[in-house]
Amino acid sequence: MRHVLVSDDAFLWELVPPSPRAHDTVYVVEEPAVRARIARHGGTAVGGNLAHQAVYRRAFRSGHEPVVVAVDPARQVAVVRAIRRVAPAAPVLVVSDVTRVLRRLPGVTTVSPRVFAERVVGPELERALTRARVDRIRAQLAPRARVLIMMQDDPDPDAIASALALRTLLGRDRGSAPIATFGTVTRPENRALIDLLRLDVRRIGPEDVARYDGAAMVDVQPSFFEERAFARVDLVVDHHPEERPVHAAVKDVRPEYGATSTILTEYLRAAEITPTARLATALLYGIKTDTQDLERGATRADLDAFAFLHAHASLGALRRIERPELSPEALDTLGRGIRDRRVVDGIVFSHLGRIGYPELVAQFADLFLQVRGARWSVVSGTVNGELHVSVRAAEPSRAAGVVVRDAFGDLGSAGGHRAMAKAVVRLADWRARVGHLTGDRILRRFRRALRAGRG
Ligand SMILES: [Mn+2]
Repeated sequence: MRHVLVSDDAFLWELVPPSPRAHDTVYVVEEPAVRARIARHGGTAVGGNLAHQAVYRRAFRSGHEPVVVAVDPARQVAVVRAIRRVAPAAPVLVVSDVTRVLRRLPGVTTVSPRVFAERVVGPELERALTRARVDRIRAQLAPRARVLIMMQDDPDPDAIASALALRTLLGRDRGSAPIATFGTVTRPENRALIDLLRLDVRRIGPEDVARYDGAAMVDVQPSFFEERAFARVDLVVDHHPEERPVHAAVKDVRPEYGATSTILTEYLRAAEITPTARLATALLYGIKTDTQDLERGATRADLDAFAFLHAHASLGALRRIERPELSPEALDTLGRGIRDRRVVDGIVFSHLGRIGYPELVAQFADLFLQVRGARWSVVSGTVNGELHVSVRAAEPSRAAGVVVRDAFGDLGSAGGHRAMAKAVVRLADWRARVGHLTGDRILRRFRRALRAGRG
């Protein structure tokens, strides 16, 4: 489609030079010298007084061509009126800050020249700054033969994805940049992610740190670890607020970001590294989980990274991570759980008895919170000589973690967050302190703790 670009000097010609694909661009200019220059460079230009309609007779064919106008503000209205007389129906875009009068003219849209800075120059400037930061990170770590990439104790998808992205950014492998934690990966989704990435997460102790030449931390800060575990830290990239000042050769802590994966995605883009489908999937999942599907604490930066990663990720792999497979035995357990469920005072409760692996209680507690009228979901089961109790809450009046601690804290480990909590009690301890294990006794303890909080 033909475009008409109207400018009293060479401004639009320089901004939008003709390209092979936009061969149907007509430049309308005032000065004969500018017109001649455009023509010399192979462009189509017509010249004449921009406030008179004659010049537009030569520029328009159908009269429906879109027009961009970039002229002196004092002439804008006169120029648009002249265009209108020749092409009453053409959509007109005026590059202008003076919008009051122009807006009253039908079919006229305006764009502020500042928008060019905001939308075009701004992001590119950001990218240049990020690029400089990436160079600094690479320079800092280049002399280190073996760099430890540390994550928090029970690494979540944001940490796992960020660690792999950092290793990719540094161009290193598992030998020169092992990914490590002092803890273990427990949640089944997180283990599925690690399987997908074929990542080996090394479990180390604080005494092992000295065996590496450098240390980088992602999604975590030195103060989150045991005192003096790290004598020197080369790099910290995180989005948690700084509880204590972070001391690192290079640090990038952005509490306003929804995920560390977003920061790492910006690094990769600035370094012009296209993530593999696996890495993109992991980073996408990292942002999804840390922002609860972009619903909590996600910023413009998280949305931009998300859109970028979405184009590179494997959505099939993502589905497999988010919805872990259920074995036939797990389905039988679920069947039993559904059959034996009880619903009292908005609490959906089910004791599964012996289960194949501990994560099933959490998975089914999630599911049971979907039961109509459920405000609390409590699912228990026994495995490896332990009782596991998982609790989920919908808009709880008291934090689930507090209720679970009140109910089971005297018997074993118990706690959690506002909407989810968990208790693990050794069966021997339960028998010694409570007696025979029954669903009734578990539910009674939970209800008593919940009631006590209300009173
Ligand atoms: Mn995070």
